[in-house]
Amino acid sequence: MAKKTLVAASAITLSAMVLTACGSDSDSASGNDDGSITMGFAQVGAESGWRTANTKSVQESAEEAGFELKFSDAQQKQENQIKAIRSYIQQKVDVIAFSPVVETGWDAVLQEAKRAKIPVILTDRAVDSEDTSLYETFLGSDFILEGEKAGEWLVENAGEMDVDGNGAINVVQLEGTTGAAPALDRAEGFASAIEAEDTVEVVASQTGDFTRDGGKKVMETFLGSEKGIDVVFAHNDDMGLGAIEAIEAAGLEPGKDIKIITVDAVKDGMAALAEGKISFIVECNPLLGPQLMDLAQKVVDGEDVPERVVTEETTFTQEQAAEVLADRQY
Ligand code: GZL
Ligand code: ZN
Repeated sequence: MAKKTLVAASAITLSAMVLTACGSDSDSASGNDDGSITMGFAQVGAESGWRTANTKSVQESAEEAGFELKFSDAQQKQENQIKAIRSYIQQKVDVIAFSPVVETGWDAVLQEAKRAKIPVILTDRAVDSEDTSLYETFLGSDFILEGEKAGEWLVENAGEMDVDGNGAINVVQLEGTTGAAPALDRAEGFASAIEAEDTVEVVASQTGDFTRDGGKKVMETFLGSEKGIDVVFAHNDDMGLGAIEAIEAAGLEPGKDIKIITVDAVKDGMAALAEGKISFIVECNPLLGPQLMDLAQKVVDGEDVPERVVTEETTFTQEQAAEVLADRQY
C-alpha cells in the first residue's frame, strides 16, 4: 500500500513540475523562466568541411549568447529538415533558423511556422518562395558573385590555363547538390564570367553533391569520357579534393596537368592550394553563428532587421594561401 501511494505521489509531483515549467509566465514563447531564447536550428547535414565549421559556429555562438539551442542534422535530406522544423513548431521554440538543402518545397512548412507565430531566419542557403513574409531575413553569401569570381580569375589567367596547348581551355564542372542555391548560383555566376572568353568552354558538368567522395567519383568518370581536360571548377573544396585523388590515381599531376579552381577555403582546401595542387579558391564564409544569434535576438525582440545580410569573404591565390594557412580558424 505504502509503495503505491509513494509512486502516485511522486507522479503527481512530477506532473505538477512539468505543468509549472510550461505554465511559467515568462515572456518567451518557449516558457524559459529567465526569458532566454530557445532556437530550433535545422542543419543540412555534415557533408563537408564547410558544414562542420558552420555547425561549430552556430553551436558555439548559441552557447555564447545564452540561447537554448535545439539542433538537428538532416543528412542532406529535405524531408528530415521539414520534420525537424515541424518538431520545433510543436515545441513552441522562440525562433527557427535553417539552411535549406534545396531551394524549392518550403512554402507549406514555412506557412505552418507563420501560423504558429514563430519567426524563421534563413542562413547560408536560400529558398525560392515568392512570399518573403515567410521568413524574417536571409544571412549568407552571394553565391552568384562567388561563381563570377572563379570565372573571372580563370579568364584573367587564360594564358596559363590551356594546359594541353590545343588552343581550347576545356573545363569540367563538379556541381554542388542538385537544386541547392550555391550549386545553381555558382554555376550561373561562373558561366556569365567566362561567356565573353570564347576559348573557355564547360565541356562536362555533373553533381558531386558537395562531398569528397562525390567529387572523386565524378572526376573518375570525366577522366574516362573527356579528352583534353585543362581545368576543373568544383563548387566546393571537398569535391575539389576528391578530384585531386582521382587525378593522381590516373597518374596525372593536379596543378600541373589539370588546374583546379574551388569555392569555400576550408583548411584542407587551403593546404592543397598552398602546395600547388589547387590553383585558386573563392572563400565562402561558414562562420555565421555570431550574426545569426544577433539577428535572432532582434527578431524575437520585435526589432527591424535587414531583409538580407551578406557575409564578408575574399579569394586566395597559392601565394596568399601559404601566408595565411597557419592562422585559418577552420
Ligand atoms: C555554401 C554552403 C555549401 C558549401 C559546401 O554556403 O551551403 O554547402 O560551399 C557545403 O561546402 O556543403
Ligand atoms: Zn586545352
